[in-house]
Amino acid sequence: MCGIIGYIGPERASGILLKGLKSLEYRGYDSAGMAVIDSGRIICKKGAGKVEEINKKVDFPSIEGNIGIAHNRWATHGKVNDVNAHPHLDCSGNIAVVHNGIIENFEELKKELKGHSFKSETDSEVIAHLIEEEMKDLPFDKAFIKAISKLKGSYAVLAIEAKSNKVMAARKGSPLVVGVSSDAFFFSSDIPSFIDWTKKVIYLHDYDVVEAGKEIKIYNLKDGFVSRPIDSVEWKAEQIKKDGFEHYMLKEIVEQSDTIRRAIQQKRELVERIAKQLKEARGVFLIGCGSSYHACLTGSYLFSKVAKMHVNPVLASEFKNYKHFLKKESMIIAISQSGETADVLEAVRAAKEKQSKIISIVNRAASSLTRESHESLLMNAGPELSVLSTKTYTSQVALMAMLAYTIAGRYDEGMAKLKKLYMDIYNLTSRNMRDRLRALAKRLLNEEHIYVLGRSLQYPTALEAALKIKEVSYIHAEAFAGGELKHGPLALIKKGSPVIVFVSKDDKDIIANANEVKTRGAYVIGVSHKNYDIFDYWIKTPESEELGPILQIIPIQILAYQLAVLKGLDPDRPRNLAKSVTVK
Ligand code: F1P
Repeated sequence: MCGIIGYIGPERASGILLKGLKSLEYRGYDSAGMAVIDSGRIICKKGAGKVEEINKKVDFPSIEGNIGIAHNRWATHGKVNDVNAHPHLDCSGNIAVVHNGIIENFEELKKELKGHSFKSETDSEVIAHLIEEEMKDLPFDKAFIKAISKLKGSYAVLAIEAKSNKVMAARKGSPLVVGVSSDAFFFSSDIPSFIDWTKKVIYLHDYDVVEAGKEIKIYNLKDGFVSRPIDSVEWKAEQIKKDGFEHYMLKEIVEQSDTIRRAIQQKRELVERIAKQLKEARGVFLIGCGSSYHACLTGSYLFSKVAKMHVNPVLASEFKNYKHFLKKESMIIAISQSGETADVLEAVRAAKEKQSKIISIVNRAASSLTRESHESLLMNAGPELSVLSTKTYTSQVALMAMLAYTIAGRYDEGMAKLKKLYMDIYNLTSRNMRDRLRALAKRLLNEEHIYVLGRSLQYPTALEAALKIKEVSYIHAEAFAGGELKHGPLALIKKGSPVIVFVSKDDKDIIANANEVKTRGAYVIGVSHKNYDIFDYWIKTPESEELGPILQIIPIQILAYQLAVLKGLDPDRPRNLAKSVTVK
């Protein structure tokens, strides 16, 4: 949901900001722009479209100057056009602002700013005018703090002013980190955008306001001046490159043999402590959005089957309907790759109000969610830059399995099984498998609908498979629990309808469902350890019971990827979507 980046240092800002814009493009790719201070003037260039297209028109690197800010937009207020693209300027053109988040009171603020002329339909533009208004009496830094303290909603904001050699920054509810090198400061929604320059970072807290010139000062709107530690990031610059793969999505799918091993490298003591708390809890809720919710759903089957324990999987956006069940003894497991998903954070805060215990499963170590949680299990999957979750989804399911086995007192057995997945995933992502699935993708390319069936643990896998296909290839894909087929969906099946069927070991019921669709003319694609006569196409996956969901989703991730590529789509940046959904 929008990416912002800022730089102040000895180098030409535009080159650094352009690189940053490209690396943050996964957060939003409707529009982009940058503003740089050049000899006491603000030079601002922006437009609608992808960064590279806009760059061809405006030539970002031609801008001189060492202090600048930039923005990738994922539209929330106002349509996608050149005017609504950030940065936004005040009336004088001396103040430039970029913003990620939502200013909930922008309409009231706009009304109070009499005499100001607004050019865009965005909520963000109001910040530039608020600073301008405050600068009637105050210097830029103080005016910025005063303006920020009037904002309601969520924000990560960067601002520059033509005559002030500094970058001002603030965050509440939206991510913002500061990169610190020996002679420069970087600001960004996400670390990869400056990792080539520095691995030293300051994680800002909500209500922090930063003034960066030659030095940095951090002021918290609630606590006054504060000092925040400088941490070192473990990610290597190479992890953020495509490693010879055409797209991040494929690279991240192939990485899964490794990421699954990294996910389960947890301190046994921590896993056992969480398992004990889960056993003792009165009411456990698993919450997440999108793929992370599918991991919750898979988790609920694993907890039931392996640990014989009931848990409630709930979409984070629906969680408020359940909060009256919460008590001090309740436990929440919040699953989120980014740890910044607005609905997940809201659900967690509601649970904290009831003093429930929060455990999170997160990929981003320094996220808002880890800060809000009592304990966290980190996925350790490394940066996931394709908008679609692939490696983080399987890591989430692996962690759910690990907890379920631990609760059942079968930690060693569970770990042994999880460790063995490495080789199976390696084979499932081999070039040979990718080529075979490309051939299948060619067969499915012009389909309008693809249906997916699964039962038990394979039902959430079916939901996840349908999500992967639709979000990246734009083919309508819909999943059903096998048992629901005759309650309606069977009416959709006609001659040639492609139906993907996930089959677990010895599940005769799902084979009966496959027969039902086959009888009505469906083209049946079986994902199974064994080939059944009714399959028109067989995707062979290793025999695995509880851990089948981790293995069986992988070929469909590849199939979805191949469909997108064959259709000429960018699998890393599906239309209308963004990697981290920081607005509700
Ligand atoms: C949840 C999610 C992802 C999806 C996309 C949008 O994110 O729905 O599953 O792939 O990136 O957001 P998160 O809470 O797991 O970060």
